[in-house]
Amino acid sequence: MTFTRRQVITRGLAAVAGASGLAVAARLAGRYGLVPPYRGGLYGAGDVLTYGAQRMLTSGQTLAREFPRTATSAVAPVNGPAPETDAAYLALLDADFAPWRLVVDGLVERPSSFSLEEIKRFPSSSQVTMHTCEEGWSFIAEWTGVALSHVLQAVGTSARARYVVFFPYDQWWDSLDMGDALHPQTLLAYGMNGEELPIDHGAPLRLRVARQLGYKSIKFLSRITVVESLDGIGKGVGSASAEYGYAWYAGI
Ligand SMILES: Nc1nc2c(c(=O)[nH]1)N[C@H]1C(S)=C(S)[C@@H](COP(=O)(O)O)O[C@H]1N2
Ligand SMILES: [Mo]
Repeated sequence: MTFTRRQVITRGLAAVAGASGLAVAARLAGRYGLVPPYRGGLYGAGDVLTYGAQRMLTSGQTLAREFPRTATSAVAPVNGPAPETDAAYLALLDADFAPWRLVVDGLVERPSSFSLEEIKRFPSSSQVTMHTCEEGWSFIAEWTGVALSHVLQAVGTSARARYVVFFPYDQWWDSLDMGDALHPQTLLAYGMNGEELPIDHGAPLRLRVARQLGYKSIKFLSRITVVESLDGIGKGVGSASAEYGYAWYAGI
């Protein structure tokens, strides 16, 4: 019999905890940094398990599966259309994103703002990976962009940095811990399937995180901020989706 990753971590933690069960397991997981910062909501318990499993079994650096270009899906659904009711976004759209800047601030040595040209001057990489929405659909596409780690390196993150928070032109927002932010497949993507990133898929720049559910991949980026704590940002649970009751980590 083979175990799924989730069964392995459940059994592993339960074995460590012994008869006193999950409360002790949760305390142990907390001590070893295996618990996500927000674990309430519908999928909270499962979120602790996938987060803990990825940290424990993989040291946070396994790669999501990459596909050949021929595996690209014919149809890529959109979830969350472009924020065309937002005046600032609309103005950028009218100007072909020429005045757009990505602000990168917070716990960084050199708070910066980058034009799309400047973002494109960083080393570029492409990945053909699967995007999976919590609603139950998925598609495979090629995304091209810069690894977030390059941009974070350029601004110099502080030793106190623990999370990176992503704000777009609409109301959606999310955060990654530094492990996922620095992961080599975590991209700031400006291209999709060999073309400019289509507007509804997040132009001019979107986050792409292949090991987590689709809602973590924030589109229409405007600002990235590096923080030590998620307290005081929105309701303090690390993302708009968590405020709606979804998991914060959402590992897949
Ligand atoms: N800014 C912003 N980012 C977002 C969303 C959104 O509504 N606004 N929707 C999320 C959800 S639920 C999913 S599944 C993906 C969808 O990406 P796609 O439209 O490129 O398929 O974007 C995510 N990022
Ligand atoms: Mo989604």
